[in-house]
Amino acid sequence: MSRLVIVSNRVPPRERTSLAGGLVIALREAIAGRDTLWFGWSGATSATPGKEPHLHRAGRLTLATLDLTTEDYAGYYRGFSNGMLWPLLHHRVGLSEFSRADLIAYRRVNRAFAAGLAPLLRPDDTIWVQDYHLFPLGAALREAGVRGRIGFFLHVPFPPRALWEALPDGDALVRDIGTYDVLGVQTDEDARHLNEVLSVNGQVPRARVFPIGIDPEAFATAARKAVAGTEVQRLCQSLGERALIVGIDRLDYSKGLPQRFRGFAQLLRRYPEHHNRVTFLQIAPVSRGDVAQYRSLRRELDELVGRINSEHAEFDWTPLRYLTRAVRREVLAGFCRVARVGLVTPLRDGMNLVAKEYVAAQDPEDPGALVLSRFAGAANEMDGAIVINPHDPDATAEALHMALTIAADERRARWGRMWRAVNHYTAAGWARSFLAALEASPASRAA
Ligand code: ADQ
Repeated sequence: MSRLVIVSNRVPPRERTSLAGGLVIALREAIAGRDTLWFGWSGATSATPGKEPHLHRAGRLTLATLDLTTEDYAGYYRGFSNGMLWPLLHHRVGLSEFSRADLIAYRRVNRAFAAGLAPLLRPDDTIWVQDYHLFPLGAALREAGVRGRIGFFLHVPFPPRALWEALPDGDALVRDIGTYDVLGVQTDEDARHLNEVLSVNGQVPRARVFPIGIDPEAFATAARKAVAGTEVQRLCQSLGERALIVGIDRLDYSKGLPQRFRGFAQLLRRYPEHHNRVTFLQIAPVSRGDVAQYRSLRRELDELVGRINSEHAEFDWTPLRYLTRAVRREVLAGFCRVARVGLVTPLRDGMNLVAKEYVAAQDPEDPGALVLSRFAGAANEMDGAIVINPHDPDATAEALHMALTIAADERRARWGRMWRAVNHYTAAGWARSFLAALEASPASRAA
């Protein structure tokens, strides 16, 4: 079997490769079975970064990382990737901030990645590039003479053509995207949007759907174990008889947190029977705190939480508990298991793994209910969720009321359908099917 080469903006810190979140978990099985090189940014900035990657070997996995200059960090990462592309890809053109200098830095870093990676490559490597930070990497590798198969997976949505066209020089980026041998996205809608943009640029519309998932058994086991742990016990004691609603997200405007908080406030206003009977715990660790749009979101949420609590709290009850600290995954799994409702309301989300994790964490005999935004990729699969339009706080309130009051039989039936879905599209299946497609693609450039 050929060596697997993964390229992503960040490489997982070496001490955390066994338990980190997201991508590492999704790729764990693919990595475990074969020699793998994982290449990307170290997470460090320096005034004079070396051009050659730092190498770290751990068994069959080699991590290769580059540092960035502070200027490249600002232009490539904070500017173009997260200040321009992230909002645009999440259909939020109004939040996008374009700067020509950022675009130049983005292309410069992608070329530096290609230059750092190319000498490490072997002719038969299978190269898999991850996400929007690295759209031009495949084309840059081709320019550097790399001829093996190169695949790309986009973890976030792809917007309709009319929005994409707001991106200055977007056509050049689409030409770069068109050079990958396999192009994976999360949903049919993303594939339709990307394929239309490729077609009008004269590229082959080759985007295909590979929905990402989790390791449901592992998460279920972690959740079962965690309920006996100190943190979950303390949480349960603090709740008393009250039902728990849980929200877990990075603090990001795509996750619809202000709308979610307003929906919860609307529940308390419209359904007074839940007053002092329910507690909403939102865990949202600060993410990209140095990007302007994220700072203003944080201020907005601080104010909203204060207002909701001051309007509804009792001397012995805080309706909305809001934490911006990170919480260990094991503990989160336990919180999900004891929560009567999982509340997942992004305005746009590629997939949203928290929705799947909430389902996996439930007790099959007495499962909670999932309230899920129709704009999460996961909504396509989660027959059994209570699906809402997150822009409407009244719809959120009604869905929460339903989730808090539906009969146990219906909860079990809904959960059964969702459990089947999270087992149908798993992390391991995602990696396996993408790599199978990549390895089956014609080795046209390998000649
Ligand atoms: P994210 O936007 O980060 O990922 P999501 O898929 O929900 O969104 O979360 C990824 C992981 O981070 C999950 O395993 C979750 O448990 C963990 N996580 C989230 N909030 C946390 C918190 N408060 N504390 C600790 N851990 C937390 C991007 C796309 C998604 C897509 C994934 C994978 O935006 O749409 O599902 O990639 O492709």
